[in-house]
Amino acid sequence: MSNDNLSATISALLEEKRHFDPPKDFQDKALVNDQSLYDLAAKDRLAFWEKMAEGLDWFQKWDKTLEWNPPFAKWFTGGKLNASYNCLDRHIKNGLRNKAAIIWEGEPGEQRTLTYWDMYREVNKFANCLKKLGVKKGDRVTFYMPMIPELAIGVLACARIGAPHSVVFGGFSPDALKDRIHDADSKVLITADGGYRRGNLLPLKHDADIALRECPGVETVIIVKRGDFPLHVKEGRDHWYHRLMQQAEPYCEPEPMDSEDLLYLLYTSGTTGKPKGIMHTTGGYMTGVLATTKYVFDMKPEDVFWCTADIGWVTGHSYIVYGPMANGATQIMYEGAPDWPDRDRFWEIVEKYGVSLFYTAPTAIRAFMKWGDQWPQKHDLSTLRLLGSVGEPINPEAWMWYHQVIGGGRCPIVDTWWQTETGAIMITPLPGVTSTTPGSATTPFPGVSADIFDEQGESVPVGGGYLVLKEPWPSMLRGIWGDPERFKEQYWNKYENIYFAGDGAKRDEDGYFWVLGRVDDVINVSGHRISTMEVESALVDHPSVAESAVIGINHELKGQAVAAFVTIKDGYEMGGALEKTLKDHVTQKIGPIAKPEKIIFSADLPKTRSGKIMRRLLRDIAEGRALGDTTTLADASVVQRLQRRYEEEVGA
Ligand code: 7RM
Repeated sequence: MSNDNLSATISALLEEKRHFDPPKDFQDKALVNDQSLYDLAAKDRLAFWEKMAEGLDWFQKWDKTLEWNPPFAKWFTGGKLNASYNCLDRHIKNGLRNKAAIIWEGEPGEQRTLTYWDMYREVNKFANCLKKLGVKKGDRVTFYMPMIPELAIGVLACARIGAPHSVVFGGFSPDALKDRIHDADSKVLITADGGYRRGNLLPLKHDADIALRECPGVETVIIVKRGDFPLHVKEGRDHWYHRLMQQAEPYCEPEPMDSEDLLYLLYTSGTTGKPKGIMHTTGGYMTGVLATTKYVFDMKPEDVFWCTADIGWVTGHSYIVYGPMANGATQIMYEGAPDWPDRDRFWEIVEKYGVSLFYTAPTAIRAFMKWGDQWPQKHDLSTLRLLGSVGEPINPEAWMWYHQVIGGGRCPIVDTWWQTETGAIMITPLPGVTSTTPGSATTPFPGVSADIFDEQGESVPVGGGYLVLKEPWPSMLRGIWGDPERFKEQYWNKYENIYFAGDGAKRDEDGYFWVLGRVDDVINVSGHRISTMEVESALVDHPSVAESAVIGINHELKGQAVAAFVTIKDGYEMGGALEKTLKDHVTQKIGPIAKPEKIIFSADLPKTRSGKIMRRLLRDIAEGRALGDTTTLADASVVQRLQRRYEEEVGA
């Protein structure tokens, strides 16, 4: 199909507001193709989660399923288990010893396949290295690594000995690393000489050294040798991973952890400048990721799973390390960028390894759309049988493109809503059961009590409000490291004993959830709530628009007005004519109330390294304020260019 034809099809489908039922042959073979899980959970939520927890290997069974002293939950108390045992040992014993666990591809093109046995052996050895260096149960170990198998090995080695890990995304600055090391009070840092990104070298050890100048508490640094990157080795403190491993003993007894022992910390940004160390514990978290990986992705032994996230984010923790490995999956791990050396790198990987389950983010999908259909069309994508989306609302146009061009119209799409704090997927279709609608994450996973509340805490049957979770769930955060007050204040203060997710959402007549984005992304124009996402979605629906970010700006009469930052596709001309066209287009799609007051054309939008558009910075630009914290930006120069453009365009 040509681009134009496809766009026409997509528009037509959008107007139909179609539902996509699970394809018949998919449904016939799906792990779940009826209401049984929903029924079980509706009848007895705790019995449902007990059943899910039984999918793990426990050294000692729990006494109590849930102890709930709001806002503090304990799950499966009295139970003992080990996360690394569940990801490795039990598979070795159950016939998966020679199954590929991780098929890794480096950005320059190297390939490594590690079987479950390989992973088991490496994790055991590395756990012994850590022990020998004095790491004990409860000690926090920080990672600053590229996407290489040693990151997964290191994390699982920590889990084996009961040392909570804190993975800091390798794209963060030395400053961000330093703050996180301090907050977690880590004495050990595991890093690499470097990693590859778009053909460039990320000098990780060099950057780590900058952070370490101000981290006197770090006594031990372990360096994985990824390439031939120049670096400084500090005698006494720094150790090469491969040297340590040469002398390591092959077996390390897995530490029997209490269900509520800390498994990891993961830092995420909140409304203040200081990142929050989200705490996840062992039994409940493992239960959540085991169950959701299996049922949301319909994961079967023969599948090849690929989650394109970095392990530095929660998506990589739950759906690269713990969920897939606890399920004994074969998965792809890729080090680099999707457009290196060319814009078909992902599709080349899908074809080469026969990926069947593919999980990525809307920001990536929109980039692929912008690059054009010719890239995926160069490859045989017929092994794909399910597609997933996570990280932000997916606009219906991107959903349709994903469905048609990547999924060939035959793959169910699971749009999964969850957060670092929730640990595991919360709102999602079950691919063999749920009829999907582009743009909606559909309904809560069994055992999850999501709802939409108004300001007063009344449930909104149809319409918009705040997304909440009314009952505790096993993989929920247990707190913010070192800051119980902030934990209460952030999540439990808006409604009594109810988790406030910080997202706005609406429920449609079918009871489907539409997550609209963070509540600070909702604009109030003349008393009407407009989601930035709705306007963005309308803009991206126009053939000229590649990507857009919408913010609210102060307006004398309306309170707030809509301003849209827009990047356009090749072949279109920015300027007054297109501006008018786009304003009319939004008016036509949503109504005059959503019509942007201003459209600012720009070559790029400011994004975090995980691809989230930083609307806060756009608001700063639009309101002529000094820029707030820019340290989490992927490319800091984008905002300077934008500031200049904004001044040119609107004479601010
Ligand atoms: C997994 C992850 C969490 C925030 C969350 C939302 C947004 C994530 C979706 C989504 C709409 C989705 N963790 N979000 N998934 N919004 N539809 N399917 O991204 O902690 O980094 O971010 O991301 O705003 O609150 S996160």
